[in-house]
Amino acid sequence: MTVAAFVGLGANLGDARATLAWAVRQLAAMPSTTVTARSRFYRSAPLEADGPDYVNAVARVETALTAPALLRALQAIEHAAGRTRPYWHAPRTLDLDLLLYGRGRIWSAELTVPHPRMLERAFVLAPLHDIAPEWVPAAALAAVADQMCVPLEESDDRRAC
Ligand code: A4P
Ligand code: MG
Repeated sequence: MTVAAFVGLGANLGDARATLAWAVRQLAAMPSTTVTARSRFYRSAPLEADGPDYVNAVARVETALTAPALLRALQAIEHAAGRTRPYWHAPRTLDLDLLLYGRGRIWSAELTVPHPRMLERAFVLAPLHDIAPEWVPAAALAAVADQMCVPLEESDDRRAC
């Protein structure tokens, strides 16, 4: 049995767009997992964080991994991208968040799903709306309209992949 899960991707250090394109390929290489959709890439202003603007995106995966196994696989990809954690919300080469795991609700020490802050963030809601508008309440999207988050040019996007 497989589950549809959504992964939020973010980066604001190094060549963020190239790293996100690489990360999507790594998602596709995870065991028992297929990438079934990818949003456009967005440029977004850091929210409750410092450093350069972010590049953000969301991918949909179909996976037979359990949610904890999926989180571990995401963290291994972050590690391979050189992710370090010098302080809270520090600029990062790659952040992969598990936004949704089917209709699952999880509260454990390592994992909370749905991601607790996803509805407050344009950098999650705008790309999620590209590929799964049914998961994005119109009121939530309207409430984050003041957060800077703009799609990157499609042509540039294709070059990055
Ligand atoms: N964790 C619990 N639930 C999850 C989940 N659903 N997905 C735990 C992923 N991880 C989850 O994460 C800290 C711990 O959260 C992990 O050990 C994991 O077990 P982390 O990746 O080490 O640190 P983080 O990402 O800085 O923490 P956090 O609290 O998840 O941050 P957020 O909420 O992801 O915010 N502004 C823009 N424009 N774009 C961004 O991408 N990102 C952040 C980080 C802030 N501002 C941003 C962006
Ligand atoms: Mg994270």
